[in-house]
Amino acid sequence: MAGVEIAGSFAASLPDSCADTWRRATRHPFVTAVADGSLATGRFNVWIQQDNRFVEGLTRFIRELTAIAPEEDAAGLEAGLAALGAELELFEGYASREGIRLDVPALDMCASYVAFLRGLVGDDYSAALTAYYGCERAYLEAWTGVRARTGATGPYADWIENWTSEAFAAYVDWLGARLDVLAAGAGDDVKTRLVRVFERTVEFEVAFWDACLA
Ligand code: MP5
Repeated sequence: MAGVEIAGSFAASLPDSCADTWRRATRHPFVTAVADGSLATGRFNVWIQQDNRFVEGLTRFIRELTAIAPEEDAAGLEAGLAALGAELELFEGYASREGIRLDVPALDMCASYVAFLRGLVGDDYSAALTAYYGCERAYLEAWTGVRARTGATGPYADWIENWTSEAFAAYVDWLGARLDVLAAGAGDDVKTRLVRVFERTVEFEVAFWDACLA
């Protein structure tokens, strides 16, 4: 059968399709500084403030995504949405312990990333799901790298645990599996577009860490 594809996962192949950008996002100097304990608290606090804003935006995005999702994906996405409540509590707990405000304006890169995600929902489900998968998989990979270096201990233990837990890894795998189902029925032109959406998402991840270090 000419042109038959190896039965690999489309989702699993996406990081390799933009290997350099993927490495810059998941091995970013911000992430390596978290891992080796050299990150200045002020930089971490900027990330807390901005990621809190990001997760608020992501909450809206997932609600919108769920509204256009096929029936078989809706319950899984709702579970992902429910997990964000606990995450926002982590941000609030940290902010009150450290005496930092969370009611700061979103930086441009944060607002543009959220606008990009929400814009894709108006575009089509597979593109929006691809971006969501990229966003979550980038955090799984980045924080797994931190955990490999430090274990789930130290000042960042809550965040390490949040993004490396078995439940989180299983959720990211599930998103990838749903994406594989869509990709299996898609033509090459659609898949090329999804690859581009994934890379664009990972570029936003790089920009997000950059802005928190700036
Ligand atoms: C995530 C995040 C992970 N919190 N922030 C950025 C900039 N990218 C990805 O998403 P979630 O939903 O918090 O696991």
